[in-house]
Amino acid sequence: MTGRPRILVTNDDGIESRGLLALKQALEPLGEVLVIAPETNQSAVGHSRTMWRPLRVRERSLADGSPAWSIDGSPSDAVGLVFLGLLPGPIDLVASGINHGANLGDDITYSGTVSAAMEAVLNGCPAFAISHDDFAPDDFELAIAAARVVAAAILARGLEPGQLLNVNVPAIPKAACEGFEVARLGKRTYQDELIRREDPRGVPYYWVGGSPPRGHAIPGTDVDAVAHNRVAVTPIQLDLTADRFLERLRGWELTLDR
Ligand SMILES: [Mn+2]
Repeated sequence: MTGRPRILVTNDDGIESRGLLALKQALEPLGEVLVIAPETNQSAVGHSRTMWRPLRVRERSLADGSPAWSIDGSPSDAVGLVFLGLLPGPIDLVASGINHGANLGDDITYSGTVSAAMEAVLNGCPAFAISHDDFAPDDFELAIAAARVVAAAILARGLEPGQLLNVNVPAIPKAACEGFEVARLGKRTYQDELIRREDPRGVPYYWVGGSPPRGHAIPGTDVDAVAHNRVAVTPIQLDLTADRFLERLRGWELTLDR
């Protein structure tokens, strides 16, 4: 890296999200910040890519007047297109968030926020995702401070290839926070309910509702860290191989019929 780092900021909540602006403002002291985000809310789209229709990119301005781009695709489309040359020049770090709502434990398998960081890692670029444990946050002071610390640490130390950091910030004032905890992924229990209704023509449709997911506060996990007023930082790897199962699976001695 020569000169000021170039940091790409994105999210899954969309270009108009307050959390996106907060993340951009958090990282501005660290380098040149470029912003590209989905035009609309893409929460829980996971690592989807748009393949069967064209993508439109529009020049926008954020609420502070700074330039940005929106894309009518997913968070991974946004990041992927940048690394395919949409924007000129190298990117030293990708930051995704600040998501409205935590991405703890099993959530990361759904998360567009985390998937945007995964897309960066697939392109060989260090990345982190950051989420606020509040679906309608109005206080970003703690999340901004945490984002700046994590970004500076990654820029200074680098990350291993194939790895990213997932950061979750409790919904408390900065003064009440007890610092960072390096934590592993925890467990979620989802409380989804299938809502069946009828449209004006009497045809049934379905919508998943229900209460927000519960988390299991097992010590050492991200769920527990956030529940105890700490900022959870979790290293994530894209290699999903279940190492502990690998040897036992070899013992199955799977063979094709002859
Ligand atoms: Mn979201």
